Amino acid sequence: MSLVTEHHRHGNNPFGILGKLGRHDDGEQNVLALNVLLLGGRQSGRSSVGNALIGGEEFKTGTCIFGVSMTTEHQLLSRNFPRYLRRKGAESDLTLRVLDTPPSFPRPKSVHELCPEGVHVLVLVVRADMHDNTHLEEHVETLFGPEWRRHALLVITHADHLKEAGLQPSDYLTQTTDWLRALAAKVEGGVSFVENSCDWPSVRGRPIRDRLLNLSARNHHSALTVRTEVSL
Ligand SMILES: Nc1nc2c(ncn2[C@@H]2O[C@H](COP(=O)(O)OP(=O)(O)OP(=O)(O)O)[C@@H](O)[C@H]2O)c(=O)[nH]1
Ligand SMILES: [Mg+2]
Repeated sequence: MSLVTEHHRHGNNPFGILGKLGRHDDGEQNVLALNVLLLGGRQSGRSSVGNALIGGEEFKTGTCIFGVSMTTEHQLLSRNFPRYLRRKGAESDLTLRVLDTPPSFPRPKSVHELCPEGVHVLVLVVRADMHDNTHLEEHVETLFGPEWRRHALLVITHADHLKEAGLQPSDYLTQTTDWLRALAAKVEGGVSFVENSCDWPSVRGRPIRDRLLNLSARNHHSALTVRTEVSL
């Protein structure tokens, strides 16, 4: 597995076939490269989910003190998972390019600069025990238009607190706030619960990786383009 830090680079495409399955001219492995955007409120667990997705600890995480988020800049990390999937009888690598963002709203220009080809999957991150990000959906729609739903999945972090409270994820979803229940029903990629406090990142990331891969496949690996004309 190889990790690449891509800090504010333009049009970076590790294999030149982003979003499509293709074969290198030299006959090397097929590669599916997907751009993934993490969105969510302050301390929602975005960077931890990013770490789970890439199977490392490279995104900086931690408790924010004095109201300043741990993540203040957009950061793009890329990881290749060799022979992760099969398509049409052939093995293929999966390259995930995960873009972590400052809380709530990424700057459209920064998203466009870092992912000029667009975003294949939006990962909306909400914390199970503290969710006041009622405008999340509205902002995602402003950034990407009505198509965002087809590309979105919801990840609910701090699921360990649900366990402590004796609450099953399905019960949680029926009892939670209206906006979160509505959001869960809208995202076509479904809902994942994660406990970022346990396991190795690569282990807890696997179900989310598979979920986002399925979602992207359903969209034929098409990408959403951010609306750069909006100002947030
Ligand atoms: N118990 C528990 N702690 C978690 C979980 N996910 C994240 N945390 C912790 O919550 C804190 C915030 O996590 P981050 O991943 O940094 O959250 P963030 O949304 O990137 O935070 P900012 O960038 O500061 O907005 C860290 O101390 C994490 O270790 C979880 O599922 N369970
Ligand atoms: Mg962060």
